[in-house]
Amino acid sequence: MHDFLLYNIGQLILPAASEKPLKGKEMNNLRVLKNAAMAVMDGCVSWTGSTEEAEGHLAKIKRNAKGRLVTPGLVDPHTHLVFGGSRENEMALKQAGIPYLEILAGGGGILSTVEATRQTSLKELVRKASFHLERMISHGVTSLEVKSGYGLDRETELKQLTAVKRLQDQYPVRMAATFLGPHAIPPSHKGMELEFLEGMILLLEEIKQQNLAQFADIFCETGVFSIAQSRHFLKKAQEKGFGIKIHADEIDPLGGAELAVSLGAVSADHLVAATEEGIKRLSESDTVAVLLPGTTFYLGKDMYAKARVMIDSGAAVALATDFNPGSSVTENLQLIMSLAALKLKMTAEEIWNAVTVNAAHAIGMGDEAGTLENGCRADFVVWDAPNYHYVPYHFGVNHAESVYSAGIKRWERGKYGTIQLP
Ligand code: IZC
Ligand code: ZN
Repeated sequence: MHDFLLYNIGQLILPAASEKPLKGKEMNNLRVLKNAAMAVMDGCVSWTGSTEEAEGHLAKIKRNAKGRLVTPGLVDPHTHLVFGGSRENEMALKQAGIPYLEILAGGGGILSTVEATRQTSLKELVRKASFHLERMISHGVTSLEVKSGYGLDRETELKQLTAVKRLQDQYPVRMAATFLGPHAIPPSHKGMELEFLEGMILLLEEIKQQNLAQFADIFCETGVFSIAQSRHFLKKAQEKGFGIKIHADEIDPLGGAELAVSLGAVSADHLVAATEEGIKRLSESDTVAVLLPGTTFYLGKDMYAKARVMIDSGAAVALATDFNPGSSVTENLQLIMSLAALKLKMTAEEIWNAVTVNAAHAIGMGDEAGTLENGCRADFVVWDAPNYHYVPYHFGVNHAESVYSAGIKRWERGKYGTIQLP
C-alpha cells in the first residue's frame, strides 16, 4: 500500500540518476512517460508506470493530475539568497551605461550589499531570505545552493552561513552552502588583496570545523581576484576538504574555465567570456558549466554564454538563477529556462536536464536530487502545463500548480494565484 498515488499525468519527466552529469548529446535525451502515474511511500518514490497499471496499486490517497506535466523539483545551483538591503538605486546607473565592474570599483554593487548585510541581524537576514526562498519554492525549486560573500569579514561571513543553516533546519528543501568569502575586496583591504585572501583562507578552517559549508567559491574577475589568487585560495579550500566552485570568465576571459578544470572543480559558473580552449577543457571534464543567462539579460548585455558550442563540444551544462540583489534579481528559474531557449538556443530536453540532474551534479547532489527514480526522495512539481515544451515557451509567469518535497505538498497555487470572484 502506497501513501500517495498520482495518476493521469500527461507527461512524467524522469531524468535518470547517474554517477556523472549528462554531457554533450546525452543532454538531449529526456525520459518522458506519457499517461503516467507515480506512487510515493515514506517520502520516497515507490513506483512509476502507466495510469492503466496504476489501477492495480493501492494507496491511502489518490490524486488525478488531469493530464498535467509532472517533473522532478527544480534544482537552482547558484544563488546569493542571503543578503541585507537591496540595490534598486543601481537601475539608473545601469541605464546611464555605467558598467557593473565600474559600479563595484566605485564602492557600490557588491560592496553596498556588504555594508547592508553587516548591519542586518542574523534574525532579520533569515527572515528576509525566507521571503525569497518561499518564492523560489513556489516556482518549483526543491533543491538549491546558497552562497555567502556579503560579509568579507569573519563575523558577517559566519552570520550569513549561520542564516543558511537556520534555513536548512526550517525548510523542507535540500540546500548546499558555499563559502564565497573572496567575493570582492573590502575598502579596508584596498591594495592588500593578499592579506585579505589569507584571512579568508584562515576562515576556511573554522567553517569546516562548524560544518557551515560544503563548497568554497571565488569571484575570479578583472579588478577582483586574479587567476593566481583564485588558484591559491581554491587549492587551500580543496586541501581542507571543500568541494570547489568558481565565478569564472563572467566579464573578461581570464582563463577561469581552464583553472576550474585543472583543479577538478565541481562547477565553473557564468562563462560568458570563456575562451575556445576553456570550453574544450570543460568538454573533456566532468566540471559542470553553470550558465546564468538571467545575469546577462539583467546586465543588459547582448553576448550570452556559448551554450551551443559547449554542449556541441561535449560539455555538461546546468542553469541557475544567480539570484542576487545586483546582477540577477529574480527567484524564478522558469524565466531562466525561457532565456535558455531564446538566448542560449538550448532545446527543451537540454533545458530540463540542465535544471534537474545536471544542476544537482553541480552542487554535489547528483545521486539524490533532480530525479524521480524509485527510492529517491519524492521532490516533484505538478505544472499547469500539458507538456514539457510549454514551460520555457510561455515566459515570465509561474506555471507551478503544486510543489512537493518528500512526498508532501509544500505549496499550492491558491487563492492568491486565482482571482476569487465575489
Ligand atoms: O551582488 O552583484 N557577480 N557577484 C558576482 C554578483 C554578481 C552578485 C552581486
Ligand atoms: Zn554569483
